[in-house]
Amino acid sequence: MNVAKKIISQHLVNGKMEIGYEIGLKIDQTLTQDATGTMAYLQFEAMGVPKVKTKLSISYIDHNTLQSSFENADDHKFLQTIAAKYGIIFSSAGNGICHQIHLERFGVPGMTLIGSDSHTPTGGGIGMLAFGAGGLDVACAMAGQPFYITMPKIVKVNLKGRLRDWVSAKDIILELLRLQGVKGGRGKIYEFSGEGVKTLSVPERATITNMGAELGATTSIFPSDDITKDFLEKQGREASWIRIESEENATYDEKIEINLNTLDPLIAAPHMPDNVKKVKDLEGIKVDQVGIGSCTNSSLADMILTSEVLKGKKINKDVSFFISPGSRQVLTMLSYSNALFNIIESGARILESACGPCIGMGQAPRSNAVSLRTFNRNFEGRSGTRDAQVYLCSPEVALATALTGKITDPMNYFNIKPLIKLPEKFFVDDAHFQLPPIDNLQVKVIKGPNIKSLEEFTPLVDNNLYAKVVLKVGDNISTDHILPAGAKILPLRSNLPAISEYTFAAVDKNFATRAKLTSNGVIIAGENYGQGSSREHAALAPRYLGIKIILAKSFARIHLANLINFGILPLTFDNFLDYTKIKLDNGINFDNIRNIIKEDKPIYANINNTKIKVNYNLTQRQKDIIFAGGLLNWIKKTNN
Ligand code: MIC
Ligand code: SF4
Repeated sequence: MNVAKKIISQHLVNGKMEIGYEIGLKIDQTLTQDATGTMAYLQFEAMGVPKVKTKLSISYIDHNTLQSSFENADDHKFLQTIAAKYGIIFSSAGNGICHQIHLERFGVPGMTLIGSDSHTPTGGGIGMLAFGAGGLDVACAMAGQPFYITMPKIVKVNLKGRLRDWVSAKDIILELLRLQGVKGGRGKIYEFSGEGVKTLSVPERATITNMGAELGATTSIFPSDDITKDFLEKQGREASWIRIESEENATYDEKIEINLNTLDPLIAAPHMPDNVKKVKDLEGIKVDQVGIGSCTNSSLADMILTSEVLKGKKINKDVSFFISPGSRQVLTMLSYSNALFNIIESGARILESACGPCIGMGQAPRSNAVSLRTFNRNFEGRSGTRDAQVYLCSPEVALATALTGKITDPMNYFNIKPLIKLPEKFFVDDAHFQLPPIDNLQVKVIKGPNIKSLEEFTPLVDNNLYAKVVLKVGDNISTDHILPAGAKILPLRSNLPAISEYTFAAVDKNFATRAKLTSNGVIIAGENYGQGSSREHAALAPRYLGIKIILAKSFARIHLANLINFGILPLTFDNFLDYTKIKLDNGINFDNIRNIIKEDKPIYANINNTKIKVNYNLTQRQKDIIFAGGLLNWIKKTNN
């Protein structure tokens, strides 16, 4: 068996490990972050379970840390008190980004983890089987329910050789994105193996598994080996280590090889993470902003490299350069070792350990700016500036560029790479994590005015459904298109009526009004609809506005699960050419649809007397959820 199958088989509670079939997995750990967590805990509360049933559940504050008004702080207090009430560890604002901290302090090789954030697969860097999921799926896992996925293909990524100086782990994942594209990873787990694996530290591995999310992958994973052991020892957590490696004759469903010896520094050009080019081919483009941080590249090693490279140098005067260290541990160690001095002295702006600019919470670049970031997503507008050109790259490329003011290949610019020596032991202070009290039932949950109770949703799919096309979009629509984030909109995550007004705001500013007036809306989309984040608001808000069906060429995994969880019917075109036959404002009749789905018969959508065949690929469990009007209704129904 390979590593992924070993862990799947140990956690399998439903279904068979056959590609394409639904499997249910027992979940050991869950994580939430504040932007998705408030909803997840409101949903958990509605389930009436007195205490979480997982081995460990943790609630992080890292996204909404810009407190320009009361909303985010209201959310933080709610999250702190509800964590104490239900047996959840609470990590307050300032501790750092969920994925970075989880790797440092809580991740355990061989365990399963789901998180209400699409970059939860970061845990694969330490040999966890870790998935991004919607908040409701995380709430269900906390209540002891299995997590359902479609059994993916396991793809072996054979890493040959060793990276040259100034080429980094980021370039490995950018190369994979170049090869496979943003929808190439759907239905796949990428499992890394080969001699190159032994040359990569845990944080480097985590950079790679983190950005597997951009491939649309189910997840990505590295083995747990001596390097993993060393990392856990440095964190004082050697007791959590176990060895998990693939068996010698392990089989895989697909194979890819990447030769590290010949890999060049790479960069993802605007506006997609798979728009990958060689840095040397873009050299000379003038740059306005450079940032090092986010859950992809904010480890201690990334920051020490930053310090060593910047020692005694000054950032180019036309560049605004910022860093956001991934965790309090990283920041503490940087300041303790004096490494922070070099960074501050170079002219850098030091930001809080949080998601910050990655999710448009500050540092929006100037109009038309070119911004180079070590982050994982460069969807149009995500930085907060609509016409900014955002590029994704490694810290090495970011540093060379920050010094010259133009896109620069570090291999051409620097000499020998400084030796990055990490300390023997990391500085550990777990007092920053608040453990739930023993008498948790006494805790009073505080819900400030920003916390709005959950809506009750009625079942959507009547038997004869007449729906109107309220929007038609193309391929690769991300959840940032559907429901943008940023400093203005993120604080409304606990307030569905208010946030719904921003649905598709950047694509069509009249969408929300039109959808509400229509009440029976259908959205027509191209391939990979809903790629990107796990935010269930991208399903909840359309649902609130009366969208009943999304008819697309194909869907991204987490978003598809979210649509079903909130009772929206996801349909796909049988013939992609039919996509062109449907226009905005067309009326579509779906006759007898509920019975047809029940009986597993083909659906024909009737548009102006033309019949179009559409498919649905739903298990009985998913049909029941849709008929009940969503997962919460279904759970309540099955519990009574
Ligand atoms: C993101 O990177 O897009 C986010 C913000 O972390 C999201 C979660 C969210 O929208 O709250 C994600 O990746 O799931
Ligand atoms: Fe936070 Fe950005 Fe990572 Fe999302 S991708 S978790 S916003 S740092």
